[in-house]
Amino acid sequence: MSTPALNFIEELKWRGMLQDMMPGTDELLKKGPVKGYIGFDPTSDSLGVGNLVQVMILLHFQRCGHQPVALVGGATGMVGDPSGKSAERNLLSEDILNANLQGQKKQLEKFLNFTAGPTQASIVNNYDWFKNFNFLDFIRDVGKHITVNYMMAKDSVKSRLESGLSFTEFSYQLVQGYDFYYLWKHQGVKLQMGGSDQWGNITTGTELIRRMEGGEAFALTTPLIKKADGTKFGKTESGNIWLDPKKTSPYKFYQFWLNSSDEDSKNYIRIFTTKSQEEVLALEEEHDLAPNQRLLQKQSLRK
Ligand code: 485
Repeated sequence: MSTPALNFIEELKWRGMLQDMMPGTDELLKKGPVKGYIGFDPTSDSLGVGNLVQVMILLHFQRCGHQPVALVGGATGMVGDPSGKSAERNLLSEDILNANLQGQKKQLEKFLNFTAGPTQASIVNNYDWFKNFNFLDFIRDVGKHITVNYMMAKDSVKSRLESGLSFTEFSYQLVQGYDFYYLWKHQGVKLQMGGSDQWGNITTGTELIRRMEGGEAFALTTPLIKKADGTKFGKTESGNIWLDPKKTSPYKFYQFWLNSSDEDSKNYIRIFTTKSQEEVLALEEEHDLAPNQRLLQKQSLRK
């Protein structure tokens, strides 16, 4: 007999990985396998441990019987997401974007399972549906459905009204919104996930799906992880912790996890491993008997 499927929302809750979700999301996921996506913009040639949170979300999604789609932003990378950014971004050249995209794609491929079946993962690139979409068609067929008033109410825009933001970054949410519409329409994707900074962009997508086709789609976000001492996760004094061993040596990578505080490591073991709740609780108990052995810190580096 096969073991009963894990419940994705329950999994996210006990792991401390759920921030917000649209009403009806839990019900949708209980009805059967759902296709859900997360987008990654190629702003760097490697993913960092910060992005790893979202990779783990896709992995948990797949383990819970659903179908993960990782989107690489060949198109959105050319625009630049203003979400969570206090100043205009510099545009990256097409060559750099392309190299970055290839690097990130290779890393994403290592985490997900692409074998055929009901939970088969896939990777898509939004450049594929944007490269031949001309500007006039876009502003007529997509832009007409969303008001400037609606777009201006998003935090990513509101927070920049004083300091300024270009039309390019202002339009970002519509580009990401159209991705959701496209994947909903052509690939049956019903759910978009991301960090909490993505809520505004994701809901522009669900709104577009509603206004263009009267369709229904869902959203779920995860908290941005914070360290117990209030500093940013995934960064050290010497910079970001990258997944690429050429950018962060395996030694430094190991030290990063090994040096995490006891409090932080209790969060990390939930987020960065696929261990069950029973296993995690047992390990915590053992850890607390002799914290100096750093049992938890060492565990988050194993499967
Ligand atoms: O259709 C989409 C196109 C692009 C994106 C999402 C959907 C990328 C998104 N706009 C973005 O900028 N994401 C950030 C990135 O790529 O670095 C981070 C988010 C973080 C988490 C992570 O990506 O800031 O919350 O979602 C995966």
